Amino acid sequence: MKRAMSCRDTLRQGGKVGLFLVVVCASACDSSEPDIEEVPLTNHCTPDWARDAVFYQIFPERFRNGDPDNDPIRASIDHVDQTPETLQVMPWTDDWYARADWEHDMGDDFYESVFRRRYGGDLQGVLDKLDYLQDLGITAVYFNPLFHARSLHKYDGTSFHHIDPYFGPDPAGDWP
Ligand SMILES: [Ca+2]
Repeated sequence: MKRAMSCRDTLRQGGKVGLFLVVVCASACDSSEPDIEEVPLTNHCTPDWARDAVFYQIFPERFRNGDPDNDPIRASIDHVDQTPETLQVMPWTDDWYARADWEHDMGDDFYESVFRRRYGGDLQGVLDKLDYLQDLGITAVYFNPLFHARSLHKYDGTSFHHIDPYFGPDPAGDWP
């Protein structure tokens, strides 16, 4: 008989949620027919506030440029020594496949330059569009990483004590 423990039960016994997931998976693999109805809904770990939330995922660098004064500069970008000094923040409505002059300075390969592009998205841009998100019926925002990092995606954070300075209103003052 399959029995899935609740996360609370697992933690109470000194286990980890990861172990709980492995146990459930192993149990399902032993069965000839998966029967998810045997796992009562009361055993999931979704917080109450999230059960009916409508999420909108935001990639901050590409959501909205609400403050051109905090736009990233060349020195903030990874592989700065391989990035032309002519780099400029991209116009928001440009054709994605149209390459800027500084990109041509890097050569003919679109993918050599596209990861160095910055569009200047920031938290002010998110604040500016909260009404838009609310009108869509969004009740929760899931942010891609916001911590300081040289990449555009910020998954390579270098400081988890500090938000990326180019997302805030004062890059010079906020530089870690
Ligand atoms: Ca900006």
